[in-house]
Amino acid sequence: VKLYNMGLAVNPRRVRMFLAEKKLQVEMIEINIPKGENLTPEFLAINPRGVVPTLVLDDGAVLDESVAICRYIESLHPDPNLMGTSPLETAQIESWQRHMEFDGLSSVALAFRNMVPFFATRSAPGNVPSLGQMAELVERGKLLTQHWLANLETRLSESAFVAGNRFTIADITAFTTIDFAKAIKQFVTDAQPNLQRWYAEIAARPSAKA
Ligand SMILES: N[C@@H](CCC(=O)N[C@@H](CS)C(=O)NCC(=O)O)C(=O)O
Repeated sequence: VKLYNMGLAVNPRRVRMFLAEKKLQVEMIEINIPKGENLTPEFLAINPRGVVPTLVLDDGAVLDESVAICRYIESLHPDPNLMGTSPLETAQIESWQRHMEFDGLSSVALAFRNMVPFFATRSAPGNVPSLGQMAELVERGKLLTQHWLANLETRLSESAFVAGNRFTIADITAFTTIDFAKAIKQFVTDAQPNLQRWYAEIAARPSAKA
């Protein structure tokens, strides 16, 4: 398989971290998003949405969503389990993963896309019509990020990890999003001891460097 990747982008990092937890290595092809390498005819022939991560299987099948790629890897390599074992646990982990993605990652991305100069005409990701930036969306994204972090602090005051008592894909999405939030100058604060404790624990895992 081949993973179309970008070292600095949050969504490919989620997949790299997932692979590292499974101790798997795949061939990676670096796509430079600011330079527009994801919007070339060659890349759009592989993934018409023009986003990474994109996983291409040996038979030519294409997976173009981070969690779908993780689901595929989990099915082939079930240990260590990162997405649940029983029906209930699987659904709970999926729910927490989605909270982190929708409430956290998309809020950070909203602010980031509307503030960095190299996305001046690309404020929505991938192969979409050219869109300019809106300063109000930077503020909205920052506020929603703070709200997400506050909710996560509460969650981690009652739970060792995001989805329960063990490390899962929900921790990967939350952790990579907190690092992404540094780019919009949103940080875990000293008033959030549970987030601090959890963040230090995840950062110490070898997969955090993937
Ligand atoms: N929901 C998708 C989001 C993918 C996505 O937005 N990827 C970004 C990089 S983190 C991208 O490819 N952006 C292309 C662009 O900015 O033009 C997933 O999780 O795979």
